[in-house]
Amino acid sequence: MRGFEPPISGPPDQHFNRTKLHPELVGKCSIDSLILMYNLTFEKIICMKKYILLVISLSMFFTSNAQKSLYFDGSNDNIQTNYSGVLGRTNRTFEAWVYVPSTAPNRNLVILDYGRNAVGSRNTFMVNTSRGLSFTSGGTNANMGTNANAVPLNKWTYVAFVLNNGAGYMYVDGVLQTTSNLSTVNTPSGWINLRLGYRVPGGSNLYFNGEMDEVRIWSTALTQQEIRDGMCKGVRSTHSKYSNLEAYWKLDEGTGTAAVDSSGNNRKGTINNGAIWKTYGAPVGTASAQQYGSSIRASLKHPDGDSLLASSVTGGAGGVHVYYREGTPNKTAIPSGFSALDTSRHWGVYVVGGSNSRYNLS
Ligand SMILES: [Ca+2]
Ligand SMILES: [Ca+2]
Repeated sequence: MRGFEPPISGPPDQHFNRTKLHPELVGKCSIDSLILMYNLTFEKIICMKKYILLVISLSMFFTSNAQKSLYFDGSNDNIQTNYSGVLGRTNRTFEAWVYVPSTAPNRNLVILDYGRNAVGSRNTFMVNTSRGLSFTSGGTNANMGTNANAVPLNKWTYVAFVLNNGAGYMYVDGVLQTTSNLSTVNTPSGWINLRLGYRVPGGSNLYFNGEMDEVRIWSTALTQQEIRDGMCKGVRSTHSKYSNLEAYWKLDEGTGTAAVDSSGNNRKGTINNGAIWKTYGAPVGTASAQQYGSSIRASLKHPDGDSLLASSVTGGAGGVHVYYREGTPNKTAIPSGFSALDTSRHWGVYVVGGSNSRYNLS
């Protein structure tokens, strides 16, 4: 078995604390174990036949391909890019993973924005005061938002906005939340370049507070299927709409003040005012598989022969993703009772919706 990243990444003391692992499960985990019930909340244990496995611990080691993310302090942290954004009435998709803490300020938290503070001219994509998701361009038929609390707190959550021929769509974790008439949206050129973490001038800055990861800007309307297929894995050049990937900030640098654009378009960002790199991030791997609906299960196989199936998902979950990420995970300490850790890759599971969901892994 390979290393394993938690389905919900987060502060180490919350999600990686070894004291929260079940010692009895560790003790019982042997090479003959095929399936362990897996507690979504804390236990990061997995056993598979013929393989040794990994339990996440507090230890942290820097590895080049491990997930990283960026923390914004809510006071002034931001990333300013050199990219004008998708302009005019062109279809567009904004994707990001966000982790909004319950301690975040009781106001709007801007994920990204660009354009001008005038009717139909900005692109303010944010987690709003009521912890729904909003898009605000200004004016009639230019704004939309989800129900309150559509964005869960204290967990990594995938959010997306799509503009498709004058209609807006919003997704949380790949689930469509709402649609709206956005026929007024028409972004002028020559104004504010795209920024992460605060608003274009003309109102309060509304600095983002929390973590952000894996931000993608497309000059096309991704479908729900494409959103689900892509949210837990990195974008590759084989993607059917790759030519419309305008900017792609993986936020994996882990150090320094540059946010590298992986789209090939050199839309780089400058990290301002002390946003902090984190040695963990969103559940995004090299490859992934997913299923939504009832009786959900997701299975993924690596060319080396490893595979992972998540099934029997409980708790009213609406979907499940499994993924693997090539390379060593951030946490590599070998727990007591185990003899080895394969550092080739690590696996993860992400459950959509539900509460206290459990699932079988095999
Ligand atoms: Ca990242
Ligand atoms: Ca700061």
